[in-house]
This record gives sequence, C-alpha cells and structure tokens, in this order.
Amino acid sequence: MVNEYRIALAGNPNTGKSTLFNALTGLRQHTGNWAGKTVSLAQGNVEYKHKTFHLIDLPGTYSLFSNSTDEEVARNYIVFEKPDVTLVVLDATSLERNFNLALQVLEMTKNVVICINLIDVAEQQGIQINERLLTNRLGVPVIKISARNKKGFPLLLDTIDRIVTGAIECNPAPMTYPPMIEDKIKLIEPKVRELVGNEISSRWVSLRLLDGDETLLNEISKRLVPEEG
Ligand SMILES: Nc1nc2c(ncn2[C@@H]2O[C@H](COP(=O)(O)OP(=O)(O)OP(=O)(O)O)[C@@H](O)[C@H]2O)c(=O)[nH]1
Ligand SMILES: [Mg+2]
Repeated sequence: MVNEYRIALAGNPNTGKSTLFNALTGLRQHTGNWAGKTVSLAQGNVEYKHKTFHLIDLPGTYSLFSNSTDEEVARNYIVFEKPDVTLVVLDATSLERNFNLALQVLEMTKNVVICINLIDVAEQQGIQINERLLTNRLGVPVIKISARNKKGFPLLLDTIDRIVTGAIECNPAPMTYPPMIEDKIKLIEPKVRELVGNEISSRWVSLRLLDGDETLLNEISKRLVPEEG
C-alpha cells in the first residue's frame, strides 16, 4: 500500500533487535522465545512523516545459510518477502564477529541500514567507530545507536525515510570471490536468472547453489516456479 513500508530487523542474537523494536514501536515483547518449531515474528508499527513503517523482528542468527529453522526463517523473509528496508543490528563491542551476518545480508538485498548498537557500552570501553568510513566502504548507511537509551533514533528514522522515498540510494559494495568461484558463478548465473528473473539476486542464488543449499532450491521451486498442468 502507498505510504506503508516493511522494515525487517536482522542481527546476531542479543544485539538489541527487540530492544530497538520495542523502543520504536512502543510494544512490549518477550525476548529469546524463538526456540519452538513454529516461529512467530513480532510486528509493530512506527508512524513517521505521514508514513507507516511496519517493523518485523526477525529471529537472531549468526548466519543466513539455513542451518537452522531460525536462519531459514530470517533468510526466507529477507529474500522472498522482500522488506522495503532491512536493518542489520550489530553489537558495537564485537563488530568483527557481527559483520559476518551484515555482509551476508548485503549480498542478498540492496536496501540495508547497518545499525551499530550498544554504542554506549562501546564508548565506555574506548572503542571508536568511524561510521563514515564504513558507509563509504559498504555502500549503505551505517548509523550508531543505543537502543536502550534511544540514541540515534532521529537519524535512523530519517535514513529509513530517505531510502523508501528514493532520496538515498543503497549500493552495497560487491563482494568478489577467488577466480575459481567467480568462474563458476559466470557459468551458472545466466541460467539462474532465467529461472528467478529479477525477483531475487541471481548472483546470490548462484553462490548458494555452489554451496549445495537444497532448502533454498526447494523454497525457490515452491515460491517462484509456476506449477505445471
Ligand atoms: N547498554 C545497552 N544495552 C542494550 C542496548 N540495546 C540492548 N541492550 C541490552 O542487550 C540485551 C539483549 O537485547 P535484546 O533486545 O533482547 O536482543 P535481541 O537482539 O532481540 O536478542 P535475540 O532476540 O535473542 O536475538 C538486553 O539485556 C538489552 O537490555 C544498548 O543500546 N545499550
Ligand atoms: Mg529479540
């Protein structure tokens, strides 16, 4: 619908996604309740500049390679449900580990905002983060926030707003692999594109096929390939 946008929150466990979600939406939400088989995603709304942002709190995961139900749920949401913007929430005190997931998301989808959370704790520890440098390197906005102290929210909301209105264009820096892998991608990608069109990144699907990710293949045939007969 016009003026309604879906904003997904992704990130490693315990990086403050639900805290951010609750602070922005004003909803109370229990944390860490994703253990069961049926995963229900918490949703809540934020009104901003005559727009409604529907926030979706995805399960916390260390990767998006469908090794677990949670990883599959988060992956499927980002790839197939295609939120208008995906916020990747990182723990400022363990950026190196957290960037693994961020880079995976940047390979899957374009409109991404990197939220470096727990900036209050990082500052206490003397950790300095150059968000401009990161923004330039990654090709998407990087914003320092403290979800608990509601710090950085105006810039975050404004950035989401500017992405959905097209005032900011996200251009995730392409990630390249060793020639052996790049050569294989060149072989597979045209065929993948025939299958998935522009619905999802054919390069990303090709990489997953090289990984032998069967759950993704099943998901693609379920969702994108028309049934015969
Ligand atoms: N100091 C500080 N603590 C924070 C901040 N944001 C979140 N926390 C704390 O970090 C812990 C984890 O926060 P959650 O919001 O539950 O994290 P989550 O990412 O939803 O975790 P999972 O749902 O398990 O993936 C909680 O104790 C929060 O209070 C912050 O900006 N500063
Ligand atoms: Mg949570």
